[in-house]
Amino acid sequence: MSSLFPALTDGPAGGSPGRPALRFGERALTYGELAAASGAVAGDLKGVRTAAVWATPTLETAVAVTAALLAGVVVVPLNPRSGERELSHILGDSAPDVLLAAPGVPLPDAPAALPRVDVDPARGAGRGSVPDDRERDPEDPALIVYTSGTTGPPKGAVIPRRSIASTLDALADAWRWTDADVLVHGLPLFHVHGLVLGTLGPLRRGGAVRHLGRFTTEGVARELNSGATMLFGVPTMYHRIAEALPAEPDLVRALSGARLLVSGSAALPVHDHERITAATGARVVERYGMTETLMNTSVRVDGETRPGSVGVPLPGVELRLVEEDGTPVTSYDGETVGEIQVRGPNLFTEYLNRPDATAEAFTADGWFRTGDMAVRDPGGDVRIVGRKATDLIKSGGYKIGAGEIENALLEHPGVKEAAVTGEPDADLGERIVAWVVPADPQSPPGLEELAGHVAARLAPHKRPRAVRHLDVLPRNDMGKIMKRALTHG
Ligand code: MCA
Ligand code: AMP
Repeated sequence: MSSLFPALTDGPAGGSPGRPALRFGERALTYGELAAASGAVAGDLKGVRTAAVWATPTLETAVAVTAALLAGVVVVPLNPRSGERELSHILGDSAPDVLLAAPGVPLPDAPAALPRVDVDPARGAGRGSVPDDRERDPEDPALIVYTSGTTGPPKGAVIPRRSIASTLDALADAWRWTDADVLVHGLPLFHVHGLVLGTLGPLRRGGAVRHLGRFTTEGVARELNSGATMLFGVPTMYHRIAEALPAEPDLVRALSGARLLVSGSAALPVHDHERITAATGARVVERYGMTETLMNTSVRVDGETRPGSVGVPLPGVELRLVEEDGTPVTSYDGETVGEIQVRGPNLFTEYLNRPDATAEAFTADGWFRTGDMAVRDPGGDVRIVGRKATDLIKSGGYKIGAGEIENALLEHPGVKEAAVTGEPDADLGERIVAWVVPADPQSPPGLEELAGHVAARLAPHKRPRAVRHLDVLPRNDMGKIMKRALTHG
């Protein structure tokens, strides 16, 4: 396999060391500077097999991940807002040798206990040369990204080098993505969307990324109006853009002039598609992926956009719809619903330390069961219509398992029983609702209390946005909580 980042390794800094590579706020690195910084960090990673990265939305994270991947070190990105419970689980499960972070950044106990390697993007000049990753086995693991299931703690999806290369090259084909593109986004760097697509993507193409630090419509407008060509975001971000457009002429101009606007991680409602197109003339392209599969489908720039469609399978990706009994759906009639199954070089290899979960996720002939339900239009376009598991919630583009929040809630002394559901939310797509039977009905724990409790243990994005108190949870004869009765009152 060739290098993951030819622009860094093929010749001295890919032959164009002065080209911009990364920009986070006021701080930026060219390809030459990134090569030097990566060489310096890689020099500190000798003998290291796995490195956790304190994945703040900063230059340090981008340098740390690039350096580790070039050096053949497996990266475990950590959400810096994760609570102790979540961090302990991830670090215990993935057993990293070191932690990569910016110098002096304060850390909670679990990551602070690891040997620390400082990442200083300015330190590189003259120290070490960029590692050559061209001879590495494409099957070698590159990333372990933690993703929630319906029950239990998150599982570590082991993503090999070839998945990253193949998914980014397939997207380059679908989007005509080149080294002339400058991407802007404000996504977190501990998930596939912001890290693989949003950071490694531009670097693999030899183009540039400008990260906003945090998403704002003003930041999007500023960057697209000053040379950025593409925007990546989750539907919540496009919803906020749609809301802001009527009052922000700079934003209208920015989106009108962009080469490509891409939404993913959850469904972008047709209403938001339509509002954005009506105000700017631009269309938003949707692509569909998963932590375990990286990208499966996309609307192509040379294809038609139909709001609500996630496009067609990417080059190299096999996709089929399967009925409940395992029979493949053969008619593209836009009506027959089946579970999406995929096969291809984009897929992960396994869930770390979870052979049971890995075996369950694949069919005997190697198809990955996504759990997403879809139809295919006569032209072959995939249209996602729902999800198999009601216990998975997509909020702000984050996948969140009801079970892990229920377990956290049950650890609160004021909670006797708990059930968690997702409810439609115009901004977040779905919002997390906690149904709680209080231990003491006279003083039931309120929203602020329980949101703080969950945020501190797991992560702020997993906190409930509403709490509803009940005398008893509705259960069936087997004692199983009937969540449909909760949501459909
Ligand atoms: C509020 N906050 C709290 C609490 N309440 N902190 C601690 N305890 C509390 N009780 C804080 C939050 O941490 C945050 O801090 C601030 O208050 C606002 O929180 P929130 O309302 O949650 O944030 P938001 O601004 O509304 O977030 C919307 C968002 C975000 C920016 C769209 O949801 C987001 O970044 N989503 C992206 C998810 C993503 O990348 N998914 C990709 C995975 P502060 O403001 O300081 O931060 S899917 C994937 O990778 C697949 C492959 C795919 O297909 O893409
Ligand atoms: P994650 O596990 O966080 O990687 O989330 C993957 C899930 O996000 C998929 O299984 C889908 O349910 C959802 N998803 C990603 N992109 C889209 C999209 N464009 N439309 C609808 N759902 C999506």
